[in-house]
Amino acid sequence: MPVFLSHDDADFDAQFEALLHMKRESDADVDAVVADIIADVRNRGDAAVLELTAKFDRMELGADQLAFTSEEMDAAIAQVPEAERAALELAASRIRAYHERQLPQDARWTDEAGAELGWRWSAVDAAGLYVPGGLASYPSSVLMNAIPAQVAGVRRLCICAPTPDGLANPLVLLAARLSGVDTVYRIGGAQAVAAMAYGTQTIQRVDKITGPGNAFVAAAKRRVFGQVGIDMIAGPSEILVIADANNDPDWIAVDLLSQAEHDESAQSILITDDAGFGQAVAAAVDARLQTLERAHIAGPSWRDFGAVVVVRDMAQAVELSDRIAPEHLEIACDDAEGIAAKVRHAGAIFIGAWTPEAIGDYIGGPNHVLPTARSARFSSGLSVLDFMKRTTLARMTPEALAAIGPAAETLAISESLEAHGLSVRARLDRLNTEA
Ligand code: HSO
Ligand code: ZN
Repeated sequence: MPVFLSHDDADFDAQFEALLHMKRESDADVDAVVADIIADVRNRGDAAVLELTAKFDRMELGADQLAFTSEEMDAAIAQVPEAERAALELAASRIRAYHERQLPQDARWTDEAGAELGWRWSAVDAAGLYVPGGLASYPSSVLMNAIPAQVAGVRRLCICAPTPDGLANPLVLLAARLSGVDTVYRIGGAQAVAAMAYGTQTIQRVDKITGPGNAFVAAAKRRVFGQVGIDMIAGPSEILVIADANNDPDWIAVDLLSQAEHDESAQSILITDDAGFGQAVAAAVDARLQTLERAHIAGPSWRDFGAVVVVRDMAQAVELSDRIAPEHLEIACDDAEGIAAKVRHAGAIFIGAWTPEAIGDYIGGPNHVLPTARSARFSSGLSVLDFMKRTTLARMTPEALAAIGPAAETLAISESLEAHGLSVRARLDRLNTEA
């Protein structure tokens, strides 16, 4: 049974805290194995990658078969049914248009001391995107990772997508093509992350690695961080729905199930100001679970981590929502816009009953790679900025150096860094002799 909490329960606070800190993922102890795999790939390059691929994905490849050829891509893509191709193309163009608006501005100005200052944005040279194999091989995630990189201006973009037993997902390959990916490698696991981070004879190293993966991939990303940039370590999906009684309980039920079906460790929570409505949604969830294809995943998620929280009013709903800092927040209330304006911590907000979270997963435009496990308190979803960095600019004129240089010299002396002070003083002295 999911948790039922009401604001008038005597131990409401303690119960809500327990809900907040529920442990949903077992930390699989894979780090030692991953460390060995990374060392092996660094030492032996392609040979290690090929051996590990034979072992884990049951594929005997030569180094020249690591990447899909463009003929292989064409053949796979040709199998994609027309409706799916059209849907993916619409998604790609909407995601691209949204992310183009994120491109940041450079800046340059002269301040009152006469110093010219500013910054300039530039893209990383190369990015690598990890795409899981099997059940969680989502073409939508290819678009969500690759398009921001493409819009940022990344020059070289590759994908590692394992194809266990040689099975490739044609939609993943089409998504790769639609988002400007140069090369798709048929490898996965920690060995793929290591290959992208350090390079091998065939696989060129990248500067930034993004994309979801299993425990091995997550551990590998943690380990190569510093050698390359990474996006984030994503946990199981979450959805929080704030809904008033003026809703169809079945709509809210399927919204809750839409994230529950991702993972047995996913978490779906309803906050409502109407206890009867909360009961009706829970009943609708049970009814849907009778027939849902992925009831074997969504059922355990709802049973073990699901919750219905009945609040005093919508102000309390916002307060609790901010404490959860959900990955996805759906607001299905008469005053959805007013409530959304008060929320401070959420990865993505879906405003109004006509905005199911699934729209954001596929086609709305915003990114679906979002902060989980309460990390929306301090971080944001994937964006164009994740593939860019900022270089600061400063230019002094003699007058500007004369105005602010002496203070730099004073600070240098106070830090006992004589050469720092001298590099300013040498110039100031020249100004004085010339004057
Ligand atoms: N909701 C997932 C992303 C996804 N949904 C991919 C469907 N496909 C994580 O936010
Ligand atoms: Zn989803």
